[in-house]
Amino acid sequence: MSEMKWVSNGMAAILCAVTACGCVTSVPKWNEHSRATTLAWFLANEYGVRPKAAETPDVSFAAMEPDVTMMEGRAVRKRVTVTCRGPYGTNSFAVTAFVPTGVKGPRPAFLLICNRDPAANIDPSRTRKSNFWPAEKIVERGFAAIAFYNGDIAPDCAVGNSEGVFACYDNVRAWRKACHRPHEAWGTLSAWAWGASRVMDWIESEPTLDAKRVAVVGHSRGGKTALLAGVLDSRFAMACVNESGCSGAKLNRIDLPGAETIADITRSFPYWFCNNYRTWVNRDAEVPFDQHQFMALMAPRLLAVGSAADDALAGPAGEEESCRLARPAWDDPAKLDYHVRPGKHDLNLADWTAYMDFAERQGWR
Ligand code: GTR
Repeated sequence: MSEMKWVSNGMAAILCAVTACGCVTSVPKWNEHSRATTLAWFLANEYGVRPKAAETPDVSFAAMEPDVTMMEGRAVRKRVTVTCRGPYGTNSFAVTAFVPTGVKGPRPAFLLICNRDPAANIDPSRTRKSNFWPAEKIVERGFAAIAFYNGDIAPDCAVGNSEGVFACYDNVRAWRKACHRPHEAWGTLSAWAWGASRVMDWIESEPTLDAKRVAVVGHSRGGKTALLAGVLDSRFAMACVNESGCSGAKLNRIDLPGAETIADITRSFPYWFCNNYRTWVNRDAEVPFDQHQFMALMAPRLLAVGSAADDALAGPAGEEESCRLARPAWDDPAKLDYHVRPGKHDLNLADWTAYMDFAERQGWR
C-alpha cells in the first residue's frame, strides 16, 4: 500500500502517495483553487491556451438534408453542418448522428471524435461499416451514435496549427511572419476537443438527444482529445479515453520499455501541443503535475479508460497506474472505470461494449 501525505508542489497542496517504487505522486482531492491551478498548468505547459474568441464562439447549425430513417427502421439519421465564425475567418464541419427510434424521451449519446479515414469509419450511408464506430450496435442498445472527423476541425499534420479553426481564431499570418506560434498557443488536440464542444452545442439544441448524458469518445490521439474535451467542457457527463497513451491516460513518471515519451511525441507531433511542452523533453519524471491529475479533473463526472494488452507504445501499465492514482478524486470510485482487453492498438467492439456497459451501470438507458 502507498503511504499518503499532503505536500505542496509550489502551487497547491496536494494529497500524495509514495508508491512502491519510492516516487511521490500526487492524488488530488479538489478544491476550487487546486482544480484551477492544476488545469492552468496543463493548459500553459501541455495542451495550450485557446484564444478568447474561441471560448465564446459564434456557432450556427444547418441541416445538410432532411432526416432519413435507416438501420431497418431502428434509427433516424441526422446530418448537420456546424459553422463557426471567428475574427479571422469561418470554418464548417459535418456531424452525423443516428438516433434510436421506438424509445421514449431524449436519448443518451456517444460522440466519437474520429481520427481515422472518415469514409471507411464513419460512413453516413452505412455502406462501409467498421467496429471503430459500430453505430448499429450503439443504436441497438438505445444510445444515439454521433461522429465527426477531427481533420475537418484542423488537419492532423505539421501545418495543422495554421489551418482550419486556427485560421478563424488566430492571426496565423503574423505567426508565419514571426516563424513561430506563441509558446502557450493551443495545439490541435485542443482544437479537436473544441470541435467536440461545438457538437455539444448542437446536441443541446436537439430535442431528440439528452444533453445531460453525452459521452465523448476517442482512440489514441482521439483518446487524448476525448480526455481534454471532457476536462474542458463540463457538459460532457462522461469521457471514454481509449488507448490514449503518452499525454493522455499514461503516467509520465513510469518507465515502461517501448512506451512513448514526451521527447518522442513532441518530436513526431509538436503541433498537437503548445510549444511549451518541449520544456519537458527528457524530463518525464520531473513534470510537476502528471497525467493522473489531469484525469482527476473529470471528477465527479464519469471517466472510462481503456487499454489493449499488446499496446506497448501507449503503455497499458501506465494507463492503469494513472487510474489507480486518480481514483481518490471521486467520492464514488466506481465512477472511474478501467478495462484492459487482449490484443493490439485499436478501438473495437470489446472497447465499445465496455463503455456502453459502464454507461448502463451508471443508469444510462
Ligand atoms: C502514434 C502516437 C501516439 C498515438 C497514435 C495514434 O504515432 O505517437 O501518441 O496517438 O499515434 O493516434 O494512433
